[in-house]
Amino acid sequence: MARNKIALIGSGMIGGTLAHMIGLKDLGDVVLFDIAEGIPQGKGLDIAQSSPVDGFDSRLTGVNDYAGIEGADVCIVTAGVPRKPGMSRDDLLGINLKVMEQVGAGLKKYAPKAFVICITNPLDAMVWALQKFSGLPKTHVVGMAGVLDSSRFRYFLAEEFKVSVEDVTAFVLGGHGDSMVPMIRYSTVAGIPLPDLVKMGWTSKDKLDQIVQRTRDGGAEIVGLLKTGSAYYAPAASAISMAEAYLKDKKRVLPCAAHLSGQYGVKNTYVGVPVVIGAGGVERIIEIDLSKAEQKMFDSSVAAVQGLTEACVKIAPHL
Ligand code: TXD
Repeated sequence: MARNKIALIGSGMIGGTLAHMIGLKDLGDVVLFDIAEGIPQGKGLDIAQSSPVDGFDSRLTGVNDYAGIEGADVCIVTAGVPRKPGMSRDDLLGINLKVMEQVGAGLKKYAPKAFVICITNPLDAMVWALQKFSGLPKTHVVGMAGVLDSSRFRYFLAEEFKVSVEDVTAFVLGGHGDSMVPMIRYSTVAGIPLPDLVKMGWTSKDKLDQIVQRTRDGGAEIVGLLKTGSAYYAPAASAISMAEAYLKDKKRVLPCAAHLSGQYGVKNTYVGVPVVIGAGGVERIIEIDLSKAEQKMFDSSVAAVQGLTEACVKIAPHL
């Protein structure tokens, strides 16, 4: 049986970490792509040289030409530029939108059958644009944000309760970061919902609110500490869990930025919702009942995301 081929479009901090993790998990062969010459080749060679020590047989190559990604089973997209001082959100949007146009053309030509996971910010708008530019099926183009947001939430909760991270589940909806909607009543410790844990005296409502806020600001907290870039270990791990769910047909239930065509009353928008990922890509979108307060938060999250996609259309009217 041929090994899986995983293409990483963008070989920066997340791209390099993804390549290393794919090797360590023996998920398949890796092609690192970047416009920067030498970076994907250098990272590929460095990681390949660790393979005898760690005992994996993934082949790692670096390319600057989209032809190298031909026939990829999975493509993970991190290509783009981060926000620099003095740059507005719209500036970033405009630049990364152009990057998505190039990536979309590359995917359409060389990897039309791939399952595509977009990570580039502003996430919900970029994944929407990437699906349009590439023309790939909506089931096969998803955005990574919810797995990261919920992992951060789980980590903070496990610390608060002094229990294993494995026994904490968290459920988030909505756009990435600021507009994330934490679903407190569906987040649990070994099945016990957070509101019950408050009643049991494990934590207080105030403390929970602080944890939710810290989760929302999770990306900014890391940027503030690193100063030279944004988070990459947890974002890479999160995208890997999505790729693995697809490649191994695990049917995992994961919060992802998925295309909504009427679910939750939303159309033509990518936003974070729980989905089932298996060999068919996004096989199912799970629609849950929202309380009035949750619906309000979700609606404002959707409005924020739609504001960004409208900004994309203004810049690229052919979208
Ligand atoms: O939850 C999430 N979705 C995120 C998103 C969490 C963390 C970071 N998030 C975003 O991921 C972040 O705001 C960035 O937009 C991406 C990638 O983050 P990373 O830290 O890996 O950024 P780098 O190190 O700057 O890498 C980007 C690479 C770099 O090597 C560039 O040369 C390359 O992208 N690049 C391109 N590659 C291909 N094609 C084009 N046009 C291109 N332009 C830049």
